[in-house]
Amino acid sequence: MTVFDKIIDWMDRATEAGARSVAHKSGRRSFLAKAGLGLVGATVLPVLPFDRTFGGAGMAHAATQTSDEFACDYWRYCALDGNLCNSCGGTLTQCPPGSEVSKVSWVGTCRNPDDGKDYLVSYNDCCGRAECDNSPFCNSNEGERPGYRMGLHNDINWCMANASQGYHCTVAALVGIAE
Ligand code: ABN
Repeated sequence: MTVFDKIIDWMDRATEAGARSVAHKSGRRSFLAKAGLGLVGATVLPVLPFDRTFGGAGMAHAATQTSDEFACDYWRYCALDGNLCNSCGGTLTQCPPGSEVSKVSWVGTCRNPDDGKDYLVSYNDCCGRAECDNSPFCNSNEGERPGYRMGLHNDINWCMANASQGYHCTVAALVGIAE
C-alpha cells in the first residue's frame, strides 16, 4: 500500500465516521422525537393556569388610601369618573344644594385597604347645575370597559334620565359588599 493509498483509506474512514455521527444525531427517530416533544408542548401550554383577566374587569387592586376623601386616590373612588361633590358644597354621598341626584348610576367594586373587603359603590351624578370647577376631575376606571361594552363604561353623563341633564359632580355611596 502506497502512502497515497493510506491517505485515501484514512479519508474514507474519517468520512464514514462523520456520516454515521450525523445520521445518529439527525436521523428519522431523532426528528420524530423532537417533533413529538413540540406537539406535546403546544397542546399542554394553552391549558396551563395563568392570569387571563389581563388586569381587566374585577376587583380593585390599585394602591388607594382611606384618610383623605378629597383626593382622587381615596379608595371609594376606584371607578369614579367625574368631579367630587364633597369639594362642590355637597358630601361624599349628598348632592350640593340646587342639584339633584341622577336617576341612573354606574356601580363599581372597590377594595377597602383597611379591611381588605370589596364594596359595591354607586356613582351618581348630581344634575341641574353647571359643572363644578372647584374639584379635581377624578378619572379612576377600575373594571371599566370601552364604550362599545354598554353598561361597562363609566365615562357617561348619568344625568341623561333626569329632567335637567346638566352635569355638576359625582357622589360615591356604598351600596353593599361584593360576595
Ligand atoms: N359621570 C360623570 C361624567 C359626566 C359627563 C361626562 C362624562 C362623565
